Parts: sequence; C-alpha cells; structure tokens
Amino acid sequence: MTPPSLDAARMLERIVALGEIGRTDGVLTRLAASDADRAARDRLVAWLREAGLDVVIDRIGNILGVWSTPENAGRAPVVMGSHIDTVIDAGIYDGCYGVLAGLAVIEALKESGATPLRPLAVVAFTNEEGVRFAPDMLGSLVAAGGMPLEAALAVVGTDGARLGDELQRIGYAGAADPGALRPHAYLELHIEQGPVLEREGASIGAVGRLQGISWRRVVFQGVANHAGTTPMAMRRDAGAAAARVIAWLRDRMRASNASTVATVGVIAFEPNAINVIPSRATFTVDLRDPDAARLRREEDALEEFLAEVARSEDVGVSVEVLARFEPVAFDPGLVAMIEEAAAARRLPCRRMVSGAGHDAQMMARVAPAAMIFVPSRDGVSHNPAEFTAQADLAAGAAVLLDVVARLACATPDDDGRAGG
Ligand code: HGY
Ligand code: MN
Ligand code: MN
Repeated sequence: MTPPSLDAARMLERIVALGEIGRTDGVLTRLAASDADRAARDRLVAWLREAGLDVVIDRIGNILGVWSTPENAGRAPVVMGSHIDTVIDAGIYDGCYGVLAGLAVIEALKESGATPLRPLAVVAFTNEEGVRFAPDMLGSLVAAGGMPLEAALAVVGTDGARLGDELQRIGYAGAADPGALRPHAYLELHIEQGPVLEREGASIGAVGRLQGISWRRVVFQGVANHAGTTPMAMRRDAGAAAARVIAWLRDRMRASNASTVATVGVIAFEPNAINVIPSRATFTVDLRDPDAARLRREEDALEEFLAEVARSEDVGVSVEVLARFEPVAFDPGLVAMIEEAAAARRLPCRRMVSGAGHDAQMMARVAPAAMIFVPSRDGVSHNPAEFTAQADLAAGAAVLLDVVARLACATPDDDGRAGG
C-alpha cells in the first residue's frame, strides 16, 4: 500500500463544477428538491459511480456512496458527509466542500491500495439549508430518528410544494431506510462561515460544540386601511408591529453583548401596496446560542414581547416554531484526533464552537461525530463572495483523510464505536 494522497485539484474542479449547477444570470440558488438540486444530485451520483462506490438513495433522498469490501462488509462504516443544497444567491463551498472532500478521501484510500477494516461512506443529506422546507438539517434529522419519515415527507415548502412529492418528481425518493445509517463515526468537513480562524491565523478548526438553534414564523394580523386618511392613533398596522420586533431583537442582542444572535431573514407584507397600511406581516426569527438555558430565556423574552406588541398595536399574533435544536457537544475522542492530525501536519489548529447548524449535529445523536473547519475569507458565507483558499481546502481535506484512515484502519473494537 502506498501512502494515500488526496487529489485536491480534482476536488476543487468538482467544487467549481457543482457550483455552476443552479445558476441563473450568474446567481447560484439550488434549493432542496428543485430541478437545480436534481441536476447537482445527478452529477454527484455520476462521480460516486465513477469512483466505484455503491450508491444508495434513502426514502428522504439522502445520497450515500459506500466503499465496502468482502472483508469489512457488515461492520459499522466510517461516514463523511454534508449537503449540496444551497441558500439563495449562495457561494460554492457551503456543504459541497464536505461532500466532495469525503469522496476525494475515499478515492485516495482506494487508489492507495488500503484495505480498511471498516466500510467508508460519503453522504449528501437532503435539505440541510431549510430555506424551502423547514426545519433545516431535515435529511440528517430523519436519518438520526429525530423526525418521523412520513412527517418529513409531508412538509410543505415556502412555495406550497410537498417535500415527498418533490423528491418523487426529481427522482430521489429512494427505497433505503434512512435509519439504517449507523456510523462507527461521522466526520464533517466544512467551511467555518465565520471570522474566527482567519482572524487568529489558524488553518484548522476542531469543532467541539455547536450552538442551539430556534426558528419561528410570526404573523401579525392588523387591518388594511388608507395610508393618507387614517389617523396614526386609529391604525392597526401589522407592518409597524413587525418593525418594532426587528428593532427590539437587534437592540437587545447588541446591548446584552452575550452570545445570543438573532436574525429576521424573511418578511412579507400584505397587501404590500405603497398606500395601504399592512393588514398582515409574516416574518421569521432565527435565534441561536451555545448555552441551552440562555437560548430558552431569549425565546421566552421574545414570546413575551410579541404578545406585548400585539396588545399595544392592537393586532393579532400567531407564532409557529419551525425548528428547535439544543446545543450539541461532539465526541471528545474524535475532536482530539482532529487536533492530533492537524498537529502532525504542523497546521495551526483551534478548538471551536460552530455558529452554523450542520448535519453533524444530527449524526451526533446516533454516532460519535465531530467537525473540521477551514477558514472563510472575511468570515463571509451564505453570500456569493464566500471563498476559501485552495491551500486551506487541501489542508482540511488532508486532515479529514488522516482522521478517517486512522478510524477505518484501526482494529475495530467490540461495540463498533469510535472516538474516546
Ligand atoms: O442555518 C444554518 O446554520 C445552516 O446553514 N443550515
Ligand atoms: Mn452548510
Ligand atoms: Mn448553509
């Protein structure tokens, strides 16, 4: 066996090629189960097949590429993964990097003549972003048993389409049981999507924890009226109510200087006319905090403020929780392996908390899991300016290779579990 060497150039070519699928007038948007997602899935499946992997599609549309041998078949696999769906007007690295690095790692080990004691697999989970269908990380949540399959297939998207119908339509309503995926260990390589690694001059992030996430959709119901004739004191203005909440969230989080972050990313007024007082305002609130108790406190404060605004603006209010995930601690043994692999390659490494949600947080429910981050230029992500230098992409993939080779070639212990 020759030492495995990862083909970083081919990995980058594939990242760039996948990044061209779903572009309209130069804007990349590849929402889950869309035609663009189908095209990207088809391209990924072709690459998995070219690499000689067995391709399995499960009932929630997760795509698995598996390399097993007669000697190791049946043992719990070492799994790498992420996602290939994107947000709106996206960059090319979020998710795709982790999937294509996982494929490159398997190719490197196969081409080196390695005989791993465990199967290796790479998975692209369905609907990680949650932009079209909520909650986010849906495919990995179902695989981890966190949401019944039928409930997930029944989710209706922002465009009124049902996820199950869309998976059928694009040809990715697979037959495999999503719950069959029980890794010996799960590793996810991902761009940091924040400013920490770049600011501190670190090449690798060993992600020990991931913050809690809380998504809500809020509707204020007021009364449409004439913008010119209606005295201010007589208005039941749903738009003004929403504006108060947005300002309150921003001011509260800035003033507290705590770790909670709040975002109102979607808002719509009805009837949405320049000279009509909005009768209805529909908006989303994304709250996150690494501390479970503080996240709950902020959720309670938000609910109280929504009720207070409804009273004082004399509008109705309804709130729907779209996603709610507790903070997650990853496997300490795996995190240590990531730090050891970075040190062996003399790559400056830093322990981190993930601000973003990832499929790894769901896989951590059923297997030892951990994440490897690489720097994002200017800390930018969910933006076409998202960029990570090729040397950083290659370094992250090399660390992934080293950790996976150590896990897959270690003598399997009895309970088939990894890490420390
Ligand atoms: O929302 C997130 O953190 C992830 O991008 N789905
Ligand atoms: Mn992602
Ligand atoms: Mn993302």
